Amino acid sequence: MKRIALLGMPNTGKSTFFNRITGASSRTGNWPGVTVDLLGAKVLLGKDMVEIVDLPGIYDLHGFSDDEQVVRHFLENNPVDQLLVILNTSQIERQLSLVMQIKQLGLPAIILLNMADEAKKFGITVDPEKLSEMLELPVLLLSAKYGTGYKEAYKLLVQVLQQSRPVRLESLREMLAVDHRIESEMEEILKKTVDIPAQLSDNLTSRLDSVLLHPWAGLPLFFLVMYLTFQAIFIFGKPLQDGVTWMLDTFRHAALDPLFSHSPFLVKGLLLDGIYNGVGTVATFVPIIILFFLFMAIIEDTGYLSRAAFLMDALMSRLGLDGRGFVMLLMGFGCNVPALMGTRVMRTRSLRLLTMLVIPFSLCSARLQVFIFITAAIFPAKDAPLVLFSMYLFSFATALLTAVLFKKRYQNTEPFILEVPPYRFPTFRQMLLRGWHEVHHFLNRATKFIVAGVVLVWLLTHIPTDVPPASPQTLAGMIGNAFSPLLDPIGINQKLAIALIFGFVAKEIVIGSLAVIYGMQGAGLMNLMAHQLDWVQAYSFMLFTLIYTPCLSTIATLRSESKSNGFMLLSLAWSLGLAWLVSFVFYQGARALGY
Ligand SMILES: Nc1nc2c(ncn2[C@@H]2O[C@H](COP(=O)(O)OP(=O)(O)OP(=O)(O)O)[C@@H](O)[C@H]2O)c(=O)[nH]1
Ligand SMILES: [Mg+2]
Repeated sequence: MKRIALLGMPNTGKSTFFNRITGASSRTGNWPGVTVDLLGAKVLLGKDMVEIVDLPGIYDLHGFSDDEQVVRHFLENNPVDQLLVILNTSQIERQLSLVMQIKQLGLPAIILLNMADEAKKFGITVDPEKLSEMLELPVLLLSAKYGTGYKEAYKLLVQVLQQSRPVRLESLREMLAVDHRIESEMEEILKKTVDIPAQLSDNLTSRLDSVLLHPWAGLPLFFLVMYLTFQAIFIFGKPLQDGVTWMLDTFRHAALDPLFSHSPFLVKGLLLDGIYNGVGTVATFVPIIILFFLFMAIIEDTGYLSRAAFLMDALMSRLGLDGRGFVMLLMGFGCNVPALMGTRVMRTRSLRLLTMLVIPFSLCSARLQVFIFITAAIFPAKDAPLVLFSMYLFSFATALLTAVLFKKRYQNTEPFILEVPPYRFPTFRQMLLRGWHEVHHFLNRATKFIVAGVVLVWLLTHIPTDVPPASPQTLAGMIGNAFSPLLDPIGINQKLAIALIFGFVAKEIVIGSLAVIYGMQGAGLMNLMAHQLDWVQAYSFMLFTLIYTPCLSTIATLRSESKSNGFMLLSLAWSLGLAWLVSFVFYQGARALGY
């Protein structure tokens, strides 16, 4: 099968083109370094099946960041029939160097001048025919996002592929001997084919940035935007969530209970009280999660997230991190795993490790579910926003504390040059893709972890069968007992202990298992918990859930990204220790004050 690879600098629209041609949903975002791994898809081009590979963005074929090594390793080990080199037309001055390297290597390449729509707006013109002639490679103008020029690119690709032959790079480093002629040749080409106005026209981006990147108003504005975003998620999400809860309750009472009324206890209990209640409780959060990711996608896609890096850079560098670290933390609000992988854009290992140590403290959407749930059950409605907000404060505080404590150990020497992309509003199609992506991810986890988790919790709380469910005589009770010397001092009882132990696998299991342990769901579960727990216990439980290791996937990612067991263990031990300490201080403090 023939193979096509998409190559180009970061944030030029490779994944957008990939999604268009393959119908797949590779992650896109207005931020350099979104794609961090190879993603392949097979499509029918003309009459041949072809594999198309989306690669991470690279600045240079010699580069030594992890992203660049991934690309080089791929090109050295896999024969490729055709390279599609995607450039950002507005930045052609800086991006042509990569094309020159490819040309010098004699690789079969088509050059796509992407974001032609933006270049036009900025008044930048490129002569594709002349450029093609001078490079001796086909060149086309394209707008991958809106589809202009896509048909032509597709046709050319089909045509070129017919005579293509696979090539593989033997060692790239040797072939790319330093060549001064490249520089002068490139200048010559740029002079003859590109016209850039001396003063870029006053565009929307610079007008917006004069406000949003304002020296002193910028940061407060940013936090205001984030605050309003979270408010909006709850204002829109809460009624949806209540709707789903109501539907699940009604369905159980009207259909499932009668249907299983004569089934043996084990079947009914496992299916209804175990799987249906457990998974159902988690599923009620799906609308909030989707909204959450849609809003995050808008903030990320518009390019506002890159501004956050700019605004926070000064502060972050005092903590031994840089502006990108802050963005990774915000991305971690969605899920820690992609945020950890996003650190691949960093070139110094020590900076990467420090950032990776900090990321697991960012309050991911799975933990958010637990907090929303417990807050709604235990705290009066008027205090709920404040309680949630305090969790975000603790999340930041523990992240910053970690950076300060470990910055000596992982000293950063990497200079950070930020590229702030223009503002871009996501298309409807991009938002749909993103929403679907998150649902898909959620369903994946649901089938992998949540079902298995709630079944196991149900069994543990119901064996042996001749004692009351979830009582101290059951297996779960015994496990809870074993941990009680550690968990009693932080106010966590046996039932909560089981939820915490399973939460180690994935935080989505926590509320699912609470539903199973208490044998209830929805409003009933909340009432029962409110009866059995006071707010000090509940808050201590939330603090512990926030700070201790997020989930198995995070641990696995920490291990694979750092390639170090020692580092993974350090992160584990530190977050567990800190979680216990913070909960202990809070719980004992609150009790000492008479709460
Ligand atoms: N205006 C405009 N924006 C585009 C076009 N193509 C892509 N974009 C936007 O550019 C941003 C980057 O797109 P991606 O497809 O994620 O870029 P990438 O090259 O895969 O980036 P990395 O994975 O980080 O290397 C996104 O916000 C896209 O919506 C285009 O033709 N015109
Ligand atoms: Mg990409």
